[in-house]
Amino acid sequence: MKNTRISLTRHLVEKQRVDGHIPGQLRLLLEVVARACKSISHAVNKGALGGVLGSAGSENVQGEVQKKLDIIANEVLIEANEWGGHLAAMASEEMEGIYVVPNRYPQGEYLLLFDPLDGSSNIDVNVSIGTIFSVLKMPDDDRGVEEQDFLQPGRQQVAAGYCVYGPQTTLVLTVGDGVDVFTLDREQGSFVLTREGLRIPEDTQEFAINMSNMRHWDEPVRRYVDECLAGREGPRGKDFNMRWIASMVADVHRILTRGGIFMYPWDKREPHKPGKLRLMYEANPMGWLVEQAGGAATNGRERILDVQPRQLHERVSVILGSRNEVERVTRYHREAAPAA
Ligand code: AHM
Ligand code: MG
Repeated sequence: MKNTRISLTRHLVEKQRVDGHIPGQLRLLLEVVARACKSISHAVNKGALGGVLGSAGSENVQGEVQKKLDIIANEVLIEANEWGGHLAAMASEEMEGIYVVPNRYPQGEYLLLFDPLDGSSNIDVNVSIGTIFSVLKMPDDDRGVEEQDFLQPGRQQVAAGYCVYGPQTTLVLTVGDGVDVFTLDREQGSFVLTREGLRIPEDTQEFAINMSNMRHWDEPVRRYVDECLAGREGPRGKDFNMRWIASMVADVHRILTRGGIFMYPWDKREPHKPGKLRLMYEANPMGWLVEQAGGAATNGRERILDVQPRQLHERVSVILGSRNEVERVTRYHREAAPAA
């Protein structure tokens, strides 16, 4: 019987060989990241039995308490990626500076950024969490790799994706020609292509935002959510539903699957910070995936992928998902007073 299941490996080989969409080194990189995600998925699955739950008793560079799994996932990604010869350096939410591939290994031309374990507050309560990653190319010059090399706008990504560890482990990937979804087959130990060319519906009646921050929001965000809450009797003339998982991976996965709008906007709690989420390894990869699926991603005023990063751990306001809703919120920002 003909085996119609397409593994991630075969899918990537075909992209490299037939379509010429990706170079061999990038294919290798993506396979290695997928392998690391498999290993993280295994650790997540074991939970208390594997002794991976709870706090690690340390803080990351952003002053957030690190969970054991944050550190485990970070180490798994580094160990998997440092020796293959495809990378020059890595950067992570859990590391202050960049991690240059040690000189005992060959250096490749790619830069890998990741949030090793997104949705950390959900680890101990057995709710979906994930890994988010973004791939850039080293700028063309002969000097050694520096942090500066990572500071490229999101539109220059060459690959981006995430893996969500939920009821299923699902890897979602783009190399710039659409969005494909792979589900981990635990018996076979491989990711299998389960959806190709994802498209986000342009309209939606579902929004995702942490409502507990409402009193701190800026006027355009408040206006949008107030109108949604007014439902059928309000200016939108329809009822809206709300979801908030508090794992960006899981919220974005829902939006890629059935549409919706996700917002983690700037708010007045810490007005000097542009937002909570990180540009380079959260907003950029998710923004590109969403755009590749026909959606939109802005910070309220500018396309996320056009934001020029000034530092590795830069934060950004995030509004992404179904195109017409994101455009509406962005328009509300334009119509309001200019940002401070
Ligand atoms: P993390 O990378 O430390 O897990 O933080 C990012 C997460 C996102 O996944 C999620 O959307 C957001 O933080 C939830 O924040 P809040 O708890 O403020 O709702
Ligand atoms: Mg995160």
